[in-house]
Amino acid sequence: MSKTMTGLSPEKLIDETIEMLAEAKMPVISTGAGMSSESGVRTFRGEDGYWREHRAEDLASPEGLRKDPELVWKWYGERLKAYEDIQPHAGYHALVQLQERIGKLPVVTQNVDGLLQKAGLIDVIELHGSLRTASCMNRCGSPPIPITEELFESLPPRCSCGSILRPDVVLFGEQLPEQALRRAFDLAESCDLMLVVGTSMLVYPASSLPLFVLRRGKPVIEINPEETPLTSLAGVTSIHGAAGQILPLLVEGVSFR
Ligand code: BV8
Ligand code: ZN
Repeated sequence: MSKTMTGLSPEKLIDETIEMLAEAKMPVISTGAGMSSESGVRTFRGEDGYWREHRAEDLASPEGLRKDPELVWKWYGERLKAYEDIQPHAGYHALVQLQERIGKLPVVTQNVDGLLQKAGLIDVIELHGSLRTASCMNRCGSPPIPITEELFESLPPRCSCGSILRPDVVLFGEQLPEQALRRAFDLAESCDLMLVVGTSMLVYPASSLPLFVLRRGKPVIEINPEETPLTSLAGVTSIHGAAGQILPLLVEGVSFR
């Protein structure tokens, strides 16, 4: 039974979590879209979520890109526009403080908004790639090109060989970058605690990482205002709250230990 289910008071839950975090020698953080929502980035499944308007598979899939490249590039263009003036919120700064305190803090992320790096996290494993570059859909061999405003002047952007370009994110149905995936699983196998922040735990294989940690008998802490498939699992301490509020509370508590 997860700790949350034992009806601990929120204060008690926070105290216990601070204790676990303070004792952890090799914690790993895992983040999803909810980690960025207080910085103004839309999530995928929330009320304002992207998947409310379009099916994920229609936008973030090779088939969707082939079928309507203009729609998909418009969607990524909107997201990049939204990223321009986003700033890391207090939860990100708390993670940087924790990184300074411990000396290292690997963060495995499903996000492509670059906010973790912007905040100063130095060991970020981008499971689903990033929106920094675009590559040839037909893999003609041209090197990836940076995604800049010019690229959106004529949609869809094309490679010098004439075929359409694709953003270097992992689309649904595509394999994850091998190195990132291997590192993420190594961390799940070697950490002594995983802190999972802002993910609905619905996208595989990212969603399997905390399960590997639990299987080793190590604690998983979840920060999410809603319940997820993780919430009720034994070994999980689920704090129902927002990343921007809970993370600073936890890290402040750890710094007094
Ligand atoms: C793969 C990049 C091998 C692009 C993304 C059937 C069953 C099970 C699995 C599958 C299946 N059919 C196919 C699959 C595999 C598929 C998958 O998992 N599909 C799901 C939809 C069922 N996975 C894949 O295809 C992956 N590849 O498996 O390769 C393979 C190959 C072929 C066939 C089979 C297997 C590739 C997946 C990567 C897709 N790319 N992103 C882009 O960003 O545009 S996915 C994208 O959506 C994100 O990266 C992220 O991973 C996902 C969204 O999830 P979350 O981040 O969790 O966000 P969400 O909005 O869902 O939830 C937000 C949460 O935050 C909520 O819980 C909310 O309560 C919380 N929250 C809100 N505010 C706050 C907060 N929390 C804290 N604080 C707050 N303030
Ligand atoms: Zn090409």
